[in-house]
Parts: sequence; C-alpha cells; structure tokens
Amino acid sequence: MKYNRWVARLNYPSNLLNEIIKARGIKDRETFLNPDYNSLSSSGVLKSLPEASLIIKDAIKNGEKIGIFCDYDADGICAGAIIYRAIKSLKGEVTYYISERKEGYGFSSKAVDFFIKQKVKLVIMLDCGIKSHEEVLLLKGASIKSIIADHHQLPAELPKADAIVHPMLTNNKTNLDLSGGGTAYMLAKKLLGESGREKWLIDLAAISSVADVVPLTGDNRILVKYGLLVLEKTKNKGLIELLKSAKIVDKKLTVYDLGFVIAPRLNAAGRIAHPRDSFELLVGENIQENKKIANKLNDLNNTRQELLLHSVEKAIEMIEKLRLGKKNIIVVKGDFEEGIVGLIASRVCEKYYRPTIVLSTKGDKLKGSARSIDKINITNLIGECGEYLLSSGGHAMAAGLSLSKNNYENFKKKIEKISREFPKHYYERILKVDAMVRISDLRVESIEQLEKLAPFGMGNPRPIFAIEKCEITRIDTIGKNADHQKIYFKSNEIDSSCLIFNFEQKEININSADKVDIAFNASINSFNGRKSVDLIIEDVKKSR
Ligand SMILES: [Mn+2]
Repeated sequence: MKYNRWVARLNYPSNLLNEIIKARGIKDRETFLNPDYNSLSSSGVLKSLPEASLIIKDAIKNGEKIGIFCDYDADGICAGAIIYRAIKSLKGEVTYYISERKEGYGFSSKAVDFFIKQKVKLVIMLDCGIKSHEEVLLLKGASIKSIIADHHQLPAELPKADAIVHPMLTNNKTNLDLSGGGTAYMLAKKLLGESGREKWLIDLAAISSVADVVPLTGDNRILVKYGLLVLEKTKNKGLIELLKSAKIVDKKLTVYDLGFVIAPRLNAAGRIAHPRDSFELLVGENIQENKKIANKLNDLNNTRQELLLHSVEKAIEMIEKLRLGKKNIIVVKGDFEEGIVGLIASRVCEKYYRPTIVLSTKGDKLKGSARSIDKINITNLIGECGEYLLSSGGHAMAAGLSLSKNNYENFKKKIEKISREFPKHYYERILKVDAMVRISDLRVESIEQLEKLAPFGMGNPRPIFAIEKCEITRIDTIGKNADHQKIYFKSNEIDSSCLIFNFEQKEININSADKVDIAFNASINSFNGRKSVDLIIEDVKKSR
C-alpha cells in the first residue's frame, strides 16, 4: 500500500459526472464543463495592468528600445516569448537578456549593464523581479523604466518599478493562481487590445501553466484548454519544430504532452546548457535554425534524463546510509549538477513523502532547491532560517536557496529543529478517492462523459475510483523491463482486469490468494475501432 489512508468522497453514486462535480465543490457546473475564452477574468482585476500596457505602448510609439528579461525555466522562457512576440507584432524594437542558471535566479546587475549598453529605455521582467529592489533602482539611475510581471511570493516591500503586474495584487483582493506565463499572457492581451492576435500566444501560456504546476481551475483551466487547441495548429515556427522533434504531431495534445514532453525539453537547455536556446526557439522565425535547436533540445533532454536517474540513485543511497528517510525534513548535499537539484528533490520528496532540500556543492557556495508536501509551506520554512542564507524564494510547494558553505551546519540544524515540531499527521499520505464504485458502473459511456472534466492536472485530477473486495484470479508481469503488472480479478461475479505501472514490490505486495481493494483511474482505450475502459491502479490494499 502506497498511501496511509484512502478517503472516499462518494459512495456508489448513481451519476458519476454530476455527483463528482458537486463533491469537488465546483460551483458553476456549466462554466466548468464549457470553459469559454471570453470568461477569462484575470485581465480585468490585475492591478497596474492598464499602466503597464500604456508604458509599453508609449515606448513603442516613441521608437524606444525595450529589453526583456525572463527566468530560465520553461515558465519564464514562455512568459518572455509571449511579451517579446506581442511587442514585435506591434512593430516595437525589442532585445532580450537570458541569464544562465549559474548567474543565479532573478534579475542581475550583469543584465542591468547589458541593457544600459544596448541603450534600452524600458525593461520588462517576467516570471522574476519581485525581489529585484536594487536592480530596479540601478535601472532608474540610468533613466530606464521597468515593469515587473511576476508571480512569486510577494516580499514585505515591493520594488520601485514603474508598474508591477502580479496575481496577488488585484483590485478585488482575490488571489489568482496564474503562472509567470499566465501573468505575461494577461499583459499581452491588454497590450494587443483584444484584437484577437493575442490568441495565437495562448499555447505558450498553457505550457507555462502546466510547467509551473499551477492549479488548472479558473482562468488557468481556460488557458490550458484553449492553449492545447491552439498548439495543435500553432503558428509559432519554433513550437512546430519542437513538436516534430518530440514526435507529437497530428494527434490530440494533452496536459501530459505539455508537462512531460514539451516543458522538459524547454527546461533542458537551462539545466545543463544555455537557456537562450529555448527562448530563441520560441521567438525564432528561421525554420532551419529552429530545427537545429529543437533537435538539440531533444538531445539535451535525453542527457538530462540519464543524469537525473543517476543522481537520484546517489541521493537515495546517501539518505538510506544516513537514515534520513524518517526525519521530518530531508536535507542532502552532494556534487549534483546545479540545474537538476530541483528534479532530484522532487523525486526524493515523492519517495519518502518528506519536505526535501537538495544542495549542490559544485560552486563556491551551496545552491539548492526544495520540494514539499501538502501541509508544509517550504518557502516560509526556509525563510525562517534566513539568517544563514544568501538568498531564497519560491512557492508553498517549491523553493530555491543559496548559502555559503560554512553556514550549512547551522542552517541544517535550525531547519531540522523547527521541523521536529511538526505533528505526525503532516506526513500521512492520503489518497482522495472520488467515489466507491461497482465494476458495473464503469461503462464506456460513463467514462467517456467524465472526459468533460478535462484538462486534468494539478487542482483538477483525473477522478479516482475504488472497488472493494476484488478476488484476484491471475497476475501477469508485463512491459519491456518487467516493471508493470496486469492483474485479473473478479468482482460481483464479473471478470475484469487492471494495470499497475512502475510498481515497487514493497508498495504493491499482493498474491493471488488475497481479496483486495483497488483504487484506480479509468480511461478510454480505443483499439481497432473498439472502445474499452482501462483501469490504471493508483493503490492496492488487502480487504478488511
Ligand atoms: Mn514561474
């Protein structure tokens, strides 16, 4: 059993779709089932959006050069590309500075120098900047205006930029969950005067939203739904080559493609090479050049995958040896590649269900990344140890940090001490089951109906069902590496089967003599024009 507990919201509902909608607390059923581009609401409530748009339009009108600075991850790169393309389509003059990961997160004084040399009159910071107080002042000193469009946690005092667009700064005090790219998209929408031209940029906003794992509800749901549609027929020449080299053309694209195929390729450059490649792909008009970059990103992504597997193994070895797996927080350091510490932390956090900080010892200081579990805001937790840090920032579930090597022990001691106070129940993995069902409820038609809840993702997961007391009749091991299983079972005298992917022996430990409860998601499998329902196991436990 992978989870400590299952909690079911519904018991044997008569109509799956209707009752799941209600149980998930979705208030406006019709709006949710039919997300409409015209009901995007963020652009109406974001503070300073009109001001920011006006500043950009003025700069364009006066023939002034505009500088773009964005974060080096997929969200930031897409945010930068959105605004770059919007300004280009208004015939503005625009340049960009993409910093490498080793220059550190956020707007740097090096970027300030670059923009001064380039005689830029306005700088727009995307998916970063909300903590760039000093750099904004440096720009001001050089008579350069600045706009920040960021979505990271707000500092106590805001930088003195000419306009700040941020999902937590709204006229009606709602806290929007936009990604960096989503925030940039709202600015582009305002800028292009809802001419309709901005719609061709929504694919980039969708990639951002999924890459940054913001909840796919409200405006994000609209961005992703329409973003997927636009991406299938995108006019972005770079994206076309990226889709080709990743072999996802001529198919219905899904959130999976955004999160596990496209975003990792855009991120790969920033992790182990230079993120400039990804940005230039997304704004480039030269097909040959784009082809070259897309293939390069493909290769980089393969290298990144191998590197990650190896590094995760190494991290787990350390954790097992030092018995850190049961501590309330896991802190490890090693000579990990800086660009993938976040990915390592994410795998470790998933495996042990503990907030995890992974630090790279490769540079002159320690640079790291953290991932967390539902009940612990990791950015706040790290912030409490600020006296030992050079920098830190992020969201509830993920953060970045850097510190000097001689502060490591003190930092570790303090954060472990605070974490020791956390109650046990924080560390319980709970599986939210949408409904207990009978095998006869899982007809092709009712599962097809549930597809109306898509796009699925963070904040709107594919529904999970559970069936009690299944009698196992046979277990087959399948897959190239024999790491999947097909389990045949009988429930209420009906024969059925389900699939388990990438199982770990100790998690799913059953044999054919057992009666088990299974928790799974259901999807439609079309083969040779025949439709059937696939049950993909999320967890299994012995029946009581
Ligand atoms: Mn972001």
